[in-house]
Amino acid sequence: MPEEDLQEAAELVANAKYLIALTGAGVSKESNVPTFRGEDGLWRNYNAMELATPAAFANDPKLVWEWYIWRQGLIAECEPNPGHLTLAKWEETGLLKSLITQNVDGLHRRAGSSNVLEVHGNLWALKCLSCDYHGRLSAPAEGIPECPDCDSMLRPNVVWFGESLDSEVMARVYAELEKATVCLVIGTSGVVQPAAMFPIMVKQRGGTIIEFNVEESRLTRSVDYHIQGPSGETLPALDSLI
Ligand code: BJW
Ligand code: ZN
Repeated sequence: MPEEDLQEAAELVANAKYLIALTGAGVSKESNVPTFRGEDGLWRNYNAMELATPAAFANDPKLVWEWYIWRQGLIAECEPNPGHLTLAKWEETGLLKSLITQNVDGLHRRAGSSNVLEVHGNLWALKCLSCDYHGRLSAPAEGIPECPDCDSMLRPNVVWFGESLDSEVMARVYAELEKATVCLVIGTSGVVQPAAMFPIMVKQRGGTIIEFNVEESRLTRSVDYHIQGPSGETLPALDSLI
């Protein structure tokens, strides 16, 4: 990464009128949370993309729950990394106005961020398949959890392919996108909609996009700055220039 790019990006971040960030699985990679695509996205012989669908759950809820229980166990052992911590610091100092995350791992909140919009839900949240019950796990589930109100199966309250994102969360996201003048895009492949459109919407309104990724993504050709490298290193490096 050219040193001047990092310096220019640091100036943009420091002077931004309204700075927001969109994060994906890559920001948690250095906390040992597997990403979704490529080799990382394999569990047993299943591809994460095949499991994260309503059809997979309808077909084999036990299998899909086993995948989530494995991920819950893994994430319970993970700690936020310097990338999460830098974003939390920027919120605390008033620099970062809001953090939109596709991640369900809860690591941004554990790092101290509070203005977090979890557009794909949370791994510890539950909802009933039959009634309005919503709940929360404090430890990995054991088997398929049952609804305390109606005995139906519970499912993780996350967003699978083909499902709509929560309308209240989305209203808040769109309000942030309208205000944003600079959008950081950190550790996402940019292939999943509608999240991949969020930075583009900021750009269309005249804003600037700064990407942090170990490689080029589907969004790279649309960004103003591409800061190459692991975000657990590049975000603190940029912070040190502010
Ligand atoms: C590092 C790093 C380091 C590594 N430092 N970087 C328009 C066009 C085409 C299709 C659609 C469309 N609109 C909707 C769709 C369908 C679909 C979709 O987008 N499909 C595409 C795949 C083609 N979208 C949906 O279905 C969405 N719903 C919706 O739009 O409803 C309305 C509608 C429905 C149907 C039709 C039309 C409209 C819902 C999407 C839900 C996604 N859910 C998941 C699972 C969540 C639950 C769970 O976790 O179990 O969300 S899938 C998975 O992908 C997960 C992630 O949040 C999401 C994004 O992945 P992410 O974060 O980008 O991770 P990776 O692994 O892809 O990338 C990691 C990146 O990090 C890489 O770039 C690495 O290089 C980088 N990296 N180490 C920095 N150290
Ligand atoms: Zn119920």
